[in-house]
Amino acid sequence: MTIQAVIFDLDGVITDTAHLHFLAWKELGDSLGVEVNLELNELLKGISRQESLEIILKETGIFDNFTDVERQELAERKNRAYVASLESLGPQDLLPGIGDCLKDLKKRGIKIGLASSSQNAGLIIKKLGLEPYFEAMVDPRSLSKGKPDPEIYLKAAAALGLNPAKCAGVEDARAGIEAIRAAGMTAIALGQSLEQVPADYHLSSTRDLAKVNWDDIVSKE
Ligand code: B16
Ligand code: MG
Repeated sequence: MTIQAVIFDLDGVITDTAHLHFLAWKELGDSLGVEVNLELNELLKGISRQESLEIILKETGIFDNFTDVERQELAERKNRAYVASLESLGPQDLLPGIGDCLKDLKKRGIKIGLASSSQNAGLIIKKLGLEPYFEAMVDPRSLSKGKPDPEIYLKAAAALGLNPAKCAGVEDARAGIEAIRAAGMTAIALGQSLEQVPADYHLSSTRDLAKVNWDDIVSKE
């Protein structure tokens, strides 16, 4: 059996917002007198805003300097900087191959869903001009657990009206691939950093998504 839906992660798969997240976290870190470097930023990919803040504060040894309310305010401050940096985001910011891949899936009648941990995902998809492609987008606020828990992928499959075994998921981060596999979906891993991470298919970049023959992608059912 071939797959009937493809569920995409957003950051690092559809568009590269990771760099904008990085700049916003770095700005917050600078204001607190701690360094947020690219190595630390790697730990934040696919992780929710609040969990990302916790990682940064713990890794830089200042977690206990703040109350829960203050940490909430710090996360909101980072988000304001991040949302401001999305101002100029547009269709020109799609990662290579994504536009052709989405057109091909739609032409074949394969459903398309979004499983992003970002509370800004709806805004980003709109700015990229991709709203007509996505039949289901999971609101991360509705989740009790983030990736690597499978909940977000299970909810996306349910919203598309499909058994998870009939869906494939596409991710650029370890936590995301683990979530797809735990959901019982076909896992498509993107990028060199995931080469050693167990997945059903490994592609070197988003460019390769445009070359996939979806009739060859086998479902788990
Ligand atoms: P927000 P994804 C994730 O997006 C990012 O990779 C991660 O760095 C970010 O912290 C998270 O979204 C939450 O984003 O602050 O906008 O709610 O990869 O799951 O599409
Ligand atoms: Mg990602």
